[in-house]
Amino acid sequence: TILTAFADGVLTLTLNRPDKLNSFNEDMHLALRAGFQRAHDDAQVRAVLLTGAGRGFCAGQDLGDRDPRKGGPAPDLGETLDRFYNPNLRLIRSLEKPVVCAVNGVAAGAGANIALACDIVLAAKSAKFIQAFARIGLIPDAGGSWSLTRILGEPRAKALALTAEPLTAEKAAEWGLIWKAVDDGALMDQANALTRSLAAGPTLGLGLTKRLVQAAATNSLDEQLDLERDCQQAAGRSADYAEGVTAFLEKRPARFQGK
Ligand code: LHQ
Repeated sequence: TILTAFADGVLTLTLNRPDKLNSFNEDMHLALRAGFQRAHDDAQVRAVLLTGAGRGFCAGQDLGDRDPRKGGPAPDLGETLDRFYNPNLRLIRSLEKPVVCAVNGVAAGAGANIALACDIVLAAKSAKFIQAFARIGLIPDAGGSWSLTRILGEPRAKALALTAEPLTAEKAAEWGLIWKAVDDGALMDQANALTRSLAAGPTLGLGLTKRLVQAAATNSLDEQLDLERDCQQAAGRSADYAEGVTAFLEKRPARFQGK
């Protein structure tokens, strides 16, 4: 359900249930979790690229998994979130390495919101983001109620979530919800090049940068200044900082080791 490839410090995770637009079943959740866990544990992994196989990125939950026509008690979706979605969301946000998402096609429901949890999102111009939940009586999960509101503010977050209207990649970029909308044919080249260049970067400093940007949402300025001090102290002790300055003084490109 997930294709995994590793090269040049980049772990590429490709959602791979193309017949179902890469919608999530339990297997795919667990395989994705194993991929992000590897990114946490393996120092060789210095950046992650998440994308989808086929014409879609991810259509959210596999709605065929729980067919209400089959009868039985209503499912406990809170438990589904606790057991399957939320661990992956937390792994993406807590990974102190860059996570790039290449949204190759439609991203609906939890599929859209998993993309938005990544650090840098590129999307094919033909891709659309759909908060599909309202169409089936659910609420925006996989962090969507949080990320949409923080990024867009209440008016746009509410309108997207209440109407489930598709948002084009270009509009998403214009609104600052994603980094860039890219011509379809150029998406994977650009996403691969970006992730490789991040993987060749000063991983420790990049990880601390991610931590700082994420902490800013809830910190006061005083708390954030203290955190910047602590993170800069750690970055200043890294081999990559010494290499970065040496390379600058020697007028050559830096060769970062990621530590
Ligand atoms: C699918 C799906 C799909 C199964 C396309 N499942 N087969 C929910 C519950 C539990 C726990 C907590 O969290 C959640 C979170 C959620 O994610 S809720 C939201 C679930 N997702 C949706 O409601 C989106 C459903 N899909 C769609 O609205 C459309 O498929 C979109 C707009 C994504 C794409 O439309 P089209 O490009 O027209 O493609 P399509 O609809 O023809 O789909 C292609 C195939 O993929 C088709 O199968 P078929 O055998 O007919 O070719 C679809 O049935 C299948 N598929 N999404 N979520």
